[in-house]
Amino acid sequence: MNKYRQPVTVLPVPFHFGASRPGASGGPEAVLQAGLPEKLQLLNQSYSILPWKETAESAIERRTLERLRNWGRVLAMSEALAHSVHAAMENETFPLTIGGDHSIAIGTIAGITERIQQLGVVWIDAHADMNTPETSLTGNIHGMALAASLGLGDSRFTDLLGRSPKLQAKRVVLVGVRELDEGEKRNIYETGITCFTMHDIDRIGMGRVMEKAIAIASYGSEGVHVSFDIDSVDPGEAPGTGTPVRGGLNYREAHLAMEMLFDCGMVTSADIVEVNPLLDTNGRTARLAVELIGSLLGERIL
Ligand code: 4U7
Ligand code: MN
Ligand code: MN
Ligand code: MN
Repeated sequence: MNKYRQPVTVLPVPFHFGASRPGASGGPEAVLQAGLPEKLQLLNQSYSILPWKETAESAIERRTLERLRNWGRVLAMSEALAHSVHAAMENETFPLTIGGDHSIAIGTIAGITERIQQLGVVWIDAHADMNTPETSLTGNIHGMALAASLGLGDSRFTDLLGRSPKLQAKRVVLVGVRELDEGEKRNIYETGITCFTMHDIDRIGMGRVMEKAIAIASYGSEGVHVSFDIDSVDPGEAPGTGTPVRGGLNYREAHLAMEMLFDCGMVTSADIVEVNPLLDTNGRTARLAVELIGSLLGERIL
């Protein structure tokens, strides 16, 4: 980011209905408590925090399906978030959503792409979030968020705000992946998105992986969105998350990714998701999230 040092609009999204385990809804409060406002002030980053408006829950929102769990609630959240993110973009600010489970990215990306059609995405995650209701083993929508943004899956989500697909596969890159369902492997292959697994990071290093990822996401793009799932980081460093997988990014690899994204000068928006304070040890994961946001917004030691 934030080449133009735009003001940041912080959008807390206390939401967990896209995941099995509760607790991710406490993520925004934990990240704010862990010092996000102080971090932004330290960076001389102008910002405002847009409080999440809980809507009175209607019967419609309680609709659910085994293969698309809590879809009524996820859809209502996604529509509201898409409008807020779009408004933040229209106001020439940088939307920073704080999740919440990763299903919130469906709404973020729908909102951003109202304004930026040729959007690149760097999706940093232990998982690919490339399931559809047909391939998902859990029915959890946080595992479908990237697929939906690429036009795969249920039309209620792929066509949010009336356009699909939101993203073109050639501009989409996954980084940090180490757990895939069989159907997701097919979906990655068939869409043609780029996937850098932990194996790639081990072999060629995080620096080279991020160079390639940034090149792909930014080529011919009008902006790059960063969707950072804290479970990309190794559970030893980031225990407070609902779907931990061992063998993840170490502390410096995670920071390096964010620093390089800042340096590329193309980042327009970001999600930081899946921080779960109920599973955290002494706020460690929430503090890491704050630090990583600092790196993404240009914090440096020298
Ligand atoms: B997250 C999973 F089956 N693939 O679909 C699924 F392993 O946003 C996990 O990346 C999804 O944390 C994880 O439920 C979604 C599962
Ligand atoms: Mn995810
Ligand atoms: Mn994940
Ligand atoms: Mn998760």
